[in-house]
Amino acid sequence: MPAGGPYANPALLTLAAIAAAGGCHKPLTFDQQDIDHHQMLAGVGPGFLLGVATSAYQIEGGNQNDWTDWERGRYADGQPHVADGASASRAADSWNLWRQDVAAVEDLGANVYRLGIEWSRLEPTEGAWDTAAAARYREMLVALRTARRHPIAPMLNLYHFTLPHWLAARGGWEWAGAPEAFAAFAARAADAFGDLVDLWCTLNEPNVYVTKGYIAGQWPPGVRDPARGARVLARLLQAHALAAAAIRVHDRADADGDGSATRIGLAHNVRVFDPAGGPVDGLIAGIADNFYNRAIPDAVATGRIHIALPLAITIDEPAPALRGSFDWLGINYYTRDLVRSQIVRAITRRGAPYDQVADPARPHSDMGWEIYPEGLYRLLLSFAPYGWPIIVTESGVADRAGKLRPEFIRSHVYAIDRARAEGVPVIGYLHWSLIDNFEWSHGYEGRFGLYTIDFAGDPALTRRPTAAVATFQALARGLGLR
Ligand code: PNW
Repeated sequence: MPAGGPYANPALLTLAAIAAAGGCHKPLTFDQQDIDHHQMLAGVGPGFLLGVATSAYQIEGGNQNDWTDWERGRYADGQPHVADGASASRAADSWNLWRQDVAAVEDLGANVYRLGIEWSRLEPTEGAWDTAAAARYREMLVALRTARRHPIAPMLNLYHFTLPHWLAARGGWEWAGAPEAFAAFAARAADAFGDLVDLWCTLNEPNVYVTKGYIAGQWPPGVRDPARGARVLARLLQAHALAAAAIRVHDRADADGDGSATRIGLAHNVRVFDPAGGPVDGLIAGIADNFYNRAIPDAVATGRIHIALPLAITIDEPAPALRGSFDWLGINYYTRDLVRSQIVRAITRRGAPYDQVADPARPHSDMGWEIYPEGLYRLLLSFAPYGWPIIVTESGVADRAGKLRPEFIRSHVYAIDRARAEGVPVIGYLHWSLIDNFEWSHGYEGRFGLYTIDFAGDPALTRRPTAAVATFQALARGLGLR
């Protein structure tokens, strides 16, 4: 495993970080003609991971966890917290309709499907294990492995923003026992599914969880306290390290016979932070980049957690178990922030330290996120010096009309290919998402699916292909998967 090697050159990393933060980057704009004429994923090896991603709570329905309470106004403020009062109580009903999901993954020609298992479902009370639920997950995994066209490798995601009630009641990730509890869950999952799973994703986006749940207060537990957020981020890193070690002990079965029983990583949300204007914007953008983009991979590379939120907290503690915990780094990329600093808010710590400025020259998604494929290229380059193989574990666009997505896919795959051409070891691309789903605070407003669902008007929740299905299938065809 190459982890850590190139990290021996901190100067290179610093330069890469400054470049990514916008400190000295030349404005970069892809040429539309280049994208149009580009042969997508040309030259990737036969092992390239081409697939799609979902998460358990967002599609399954029928779950009961901290988010259920958040949706229904069962937190202290008594408020429901989701647009249109929506809830995930049925979501895409994938708990029952999962065969349609597997059929859709097959239809795409994907060779990997990143899916979640729901902790609250499998361990509804502390230490319990729902064998019936585990059996259903096994059915899904078997169906993927024995898919008609070719085997689909499951990438199993263990934590994706939702906590069992019993754990939330103990304080969630602020409870000192949470990492051990998570590692015990991971060990059980490895026992139960390890013969069918080699690709393990421990955590989804610890930085998004902390930003939303503990800094912005928009997700459960609705806290606005950066120092607590930083401590939770450190806890999540410890949880990842313990879980990775547990999986390596409990999954000794090589599901696909390629010589490795486990390939472990986590899905890290990354954003470009570019200054909208002068040096103060650049300073704030750099701080944001450090906290948001760098703290997690730096900790795994060095075995030391260093999280700095100026004027709030600096955490600096050894975490040797993190070293070597990545076989790959997962990158979830959606957008960039153009940073206009709000220095009074930054200093008084009342509200966000910057406002996001929209560049009117660029297209935006239904959720207002700038579409900026150049950012994926820039970030991939900036993560290369760590030395891990990189899997793009999520990339996608909220696009109800389905008009933006085909070009979104092409331009982002182009970004990946440009990075690969410069030596960045990108070994996979997973589109977010397979189907429309419950998009957290946005309810059913944010439509990310390659297959769309009419949640309000179609009780059967039929998965209907959008135009981008053909775009994805063309990728699969290029790889000989269709
Ligand atoms: C990711 N943000 O979440 C998640 O992994 C998915 O669950 C989600 O559906 C997808 O992106 C699309 O949003 C994010 O506000 C949620 O910066 C919010 C943010 C980023 C990622």
